[in-house]
Amino acid sequence: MKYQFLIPFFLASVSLAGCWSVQDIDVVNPDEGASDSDTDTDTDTDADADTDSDTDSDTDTDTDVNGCDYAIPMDTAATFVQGMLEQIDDINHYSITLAAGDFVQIFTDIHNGDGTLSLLDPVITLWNADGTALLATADDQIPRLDMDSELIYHAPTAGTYCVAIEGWEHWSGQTAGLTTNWHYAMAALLMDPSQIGWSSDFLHPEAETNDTIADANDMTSMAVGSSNTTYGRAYGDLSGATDVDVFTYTLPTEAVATSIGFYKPFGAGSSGGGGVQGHGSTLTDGMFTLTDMSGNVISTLDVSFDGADWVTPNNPPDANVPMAGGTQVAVHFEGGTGWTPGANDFYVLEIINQTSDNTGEVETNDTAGTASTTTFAANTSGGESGFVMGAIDPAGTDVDYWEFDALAGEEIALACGAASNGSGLVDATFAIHNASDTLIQEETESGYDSILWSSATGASMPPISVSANATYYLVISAASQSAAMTANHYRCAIHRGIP
Ligand SMILES: [Ca+2]
Ligand SMILES: [Ca+2]
Ligand SMILES: [Ca+2]
Ligand SMILES: [Ca+2]
Repeated sequence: MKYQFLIPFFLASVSLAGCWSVQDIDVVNPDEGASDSDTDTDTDTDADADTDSDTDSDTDTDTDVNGCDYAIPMDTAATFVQGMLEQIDDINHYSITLAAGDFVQIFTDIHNGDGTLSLLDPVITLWNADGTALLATADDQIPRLDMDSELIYHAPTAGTYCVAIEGWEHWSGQTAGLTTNWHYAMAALLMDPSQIGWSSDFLHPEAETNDTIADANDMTSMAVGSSNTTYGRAYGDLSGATDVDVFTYTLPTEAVATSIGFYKPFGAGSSGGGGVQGHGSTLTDGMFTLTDMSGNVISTLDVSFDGADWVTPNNPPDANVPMAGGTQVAVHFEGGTGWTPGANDFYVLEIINQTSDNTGEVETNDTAGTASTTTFAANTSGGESGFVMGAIDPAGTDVDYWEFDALAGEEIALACGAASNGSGLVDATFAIHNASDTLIQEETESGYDSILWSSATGASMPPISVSANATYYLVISAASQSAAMTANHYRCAIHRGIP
């Protein structure tokens, strides 16, 4: 899948590779990509001359929708299997055995073992044992770092599951493309802190009862990344309509914000043609609430996982809340508005405590003449980007101006978020004014839809074309503050470059 994150996400590097053994098997499935259907019926009756007689009758029908009948066993201890997709419609199949309640992470490594990238863009699909029911689909990791795939699944029942790997071109419905002799490595690893390959600081499975702050699962120790950023994964499942799972953690003293994101748990995805990912959770709507240790609500996100609430279905909104280092907080996870309990309501939250952030505003900056300064630096697209953050305080009164210069021939792209960033600002409006403080273009945030002015697919508005070297202003305001939470921040990325 080809899309680009425009809002910086301060992800610490989570290194999973490097310490596991590699099983060097070039996999050839007997019926790669094949489909067969057979029906047989036989009836026989016999009567023996001696003392017994028996009659038996059997009818069986089996339809193979893929090669799961020929799947090659794969362990759940991160032993890589290696194989090759010889042609565009190739699919290879493996089987894993899971106990009821197991969380497993299945992931690919397309780096050819020597750090060089293979061209392969793999897609993982997970099926029941005989391949008749699609359970989950993963094209990418979230956030997307490269073309590797990563899938997290919670087994509702014990048994054998079938893992299929194919190229993105085939999965997305193309019949011609570049897939020839693409090598891959793939592994499965139980998401259990005691498994080699994980750190107990990173994995925080829930332990019931954890429905209140007093009974919360304490993420006492979190994994440490570069620059003292800390991070962890909180996960579990909802046992009934009233279950709430509460986790607590403390920001490191160096932190300036905490980030909480949904690891796309929705739906089964699609087995081809539709290009829809899903991790197989039946949780259609999820909500988390960030509070202080007295239960006062700082931020909340109530998200429908059908993709209606955000631009890119694979990229649900996340809360990214400025906060003082050393603060202890609680995250309460529960079903969101519209959810009714399903058969496998699991969730995964990714929590990161940031030690750096976008450039902060300097009040008073309510007019063009007092605008805060935007700092630009070269980006990887050959242009320049400036990242800003601030608070609209109080909403309805405060206005924030950010000043920047643009050059003739450039385009100005903009990516902003308030409510979609866990803020309680209602109807936050993001505008670009010219040097005369005249409005050129503006957009008001709606629900959790991203503000994205770009020529990219999924953009909410087009970028702004610059005809002469000039000063511009990014101007931010909001209609009101939600009574349900105190967070009142916004973040923006301004990108300038020659299109
Ligand atoms: Ca639970
Ligand atoms: Ca609970
Ligand atoms: Ca402000
Ligand atoms: Ca202001």
